[in-house]
Amino acid sequence: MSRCYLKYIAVFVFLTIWMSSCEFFESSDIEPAYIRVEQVDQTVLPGQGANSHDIRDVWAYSNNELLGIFTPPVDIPVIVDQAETEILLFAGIRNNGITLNPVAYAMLQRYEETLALNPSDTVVVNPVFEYRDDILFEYVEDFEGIHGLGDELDTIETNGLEVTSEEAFEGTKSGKLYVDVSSPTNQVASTFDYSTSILDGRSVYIELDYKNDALLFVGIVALVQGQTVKNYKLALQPKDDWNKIYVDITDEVNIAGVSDYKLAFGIELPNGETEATAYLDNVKLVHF
Ligand SMILES: [Ca+2]
Ligand SMILES: [Ca+2]
Repeated sequence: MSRCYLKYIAVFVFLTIWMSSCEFFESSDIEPAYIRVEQVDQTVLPGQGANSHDIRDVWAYSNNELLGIFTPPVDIPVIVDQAETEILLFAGIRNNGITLNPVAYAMLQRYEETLALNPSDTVVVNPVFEYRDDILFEYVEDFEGIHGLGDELDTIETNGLEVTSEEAFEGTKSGKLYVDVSSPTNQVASTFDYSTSILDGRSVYIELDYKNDALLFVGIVALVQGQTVKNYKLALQPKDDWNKIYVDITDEVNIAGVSDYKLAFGIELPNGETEATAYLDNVKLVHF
């Protein structure tokens, strides 16, 4: 079955669950209880980078049954058929920033609460998500000191990624990729490379806060039998304000033959422009 076809099925299932979760109780005489999720938040520990997230919705389960995918603020109806109701909430993000690609983010711990619910109760649950205990933060970059994106990926040695105080998502500095007419491309990779041998096919993400006035390319450089292969996963559209993105590089790093990989970022001067800039901050490379 083609991946494109699978994607359509995934979207259809998402819409079906979403619509049925909205409509089921309207035609039912059963009196549900309600879990009121007003907002979601995230907390981080030292070494996990800045506390930036773009959690859009919650994937809600009651006693291990999927209730649906809900966008706060929302009242989630729950059938009460046991003395205790175990509520599980997973943090929902947009994979690669794509609206029709909602996923429960695998790097964040699910939120659990066991409640003694009665029909018609409304109980407020505002989950604060944290990273799973077994997440490995391979790279966390705040650009406040010496940065780790020092490898050249283009042929222009006079440019690269510089630390700047012009903009910052957190702290006082960010990483800047600048291009102009004399230097129309600026592409860099991480100084370190990361081994795929410990992944075993598991999910790998780049988290990133960025702000740009030209396409910002994000991806990897794969090391395949001694050769380097540049593989940009996404071209991020310009953003006037800082934006958070979750870049899923699972498929790119788990291709057979890829022994190691580096993170890659780049911008190109758009046609008709004289300069362009992309700012990066709070870069994380995470997997479990
Ligand atoms: Ca910073
Ligand atoms: Ca360069």
